Amino acid sequence: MKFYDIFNGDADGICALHQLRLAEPREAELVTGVKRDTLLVERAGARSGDRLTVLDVSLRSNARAVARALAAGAEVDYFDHHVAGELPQHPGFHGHIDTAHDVCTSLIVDRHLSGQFRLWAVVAAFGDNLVESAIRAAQPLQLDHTELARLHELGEALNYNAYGETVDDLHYHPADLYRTLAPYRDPRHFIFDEPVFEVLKQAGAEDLGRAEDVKPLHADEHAAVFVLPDASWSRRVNGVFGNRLAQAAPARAHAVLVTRSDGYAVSVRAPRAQPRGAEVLCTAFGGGGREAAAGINLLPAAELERFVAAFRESYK
Ligand SMILES: [Mn+2]
Repeated sequence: MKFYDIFNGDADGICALHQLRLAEPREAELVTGVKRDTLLVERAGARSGDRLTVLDVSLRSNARAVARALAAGAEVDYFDHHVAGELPQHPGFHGHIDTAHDVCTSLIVDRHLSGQFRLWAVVAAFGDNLVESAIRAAQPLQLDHTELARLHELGEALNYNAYGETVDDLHYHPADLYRTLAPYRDPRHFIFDEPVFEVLKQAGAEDLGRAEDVKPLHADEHAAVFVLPDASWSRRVNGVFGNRLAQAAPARAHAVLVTRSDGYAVSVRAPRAQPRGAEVLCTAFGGGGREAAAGINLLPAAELERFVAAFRESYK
């Protein structure tokens, strides 16, 4: 019999596991990856008697692997806030799923543990960009503004570390990052004692600086297109960069392309002031997503011009 701790490599996944293991220490095999790598359960190869703890990856994407693990005789504890689909009806399945828009997995775990390690849940909520939820959760702790701001920065730094195409793009493997913070009951001590926080903060600022030096391929008041080079820093920063652009120009739509060997990975954000049209546009190029934000995994290089034209046509 084996324990597996299976968690998203972002701030929310790491802080969710951290809280659980502070409450109930356990030697387990860690299964994790970059933020976008959510098909984690199948990697465990669960057998009879194994115990899987799964955190912050959608049950819908992992449904088959979970069903297989349960059928093999494993027990599964599942904590998550993403759209889940149907929950397995099996005595070995213990689900803690809440898809409310102001909840993240670490807040679900915090509820489960009656707020014992609330500080880490606050860090995670900031990391998942649930700023109001984080501040609300922090209220009973009576932190001052500086402390709250530091926890906010830590959440962002841990979250930033999870962005990349593969773990090779990351500054820290999420499993190593988890092991580094595992001894700390208080994130304020972690910030102070470990170099991780400063390293990530600085690296994030550097990546963003590089992105901001990139001249747009197209830019007018309605729409702007940026093409980042084929480099680890591009793959790490493109989400944060897109957010920054959207904040700076809320009336404008943004497309951020990251160059790959065979074309581009595309993310489109509709104007914040009118968050529509991203899904239709990206679906037409083999991608998908939501009205406000969508993406294309691979836009062939030859399609670039056609995409830019369609993007401009959607937002003019
Ligand atoms: Mn999350």
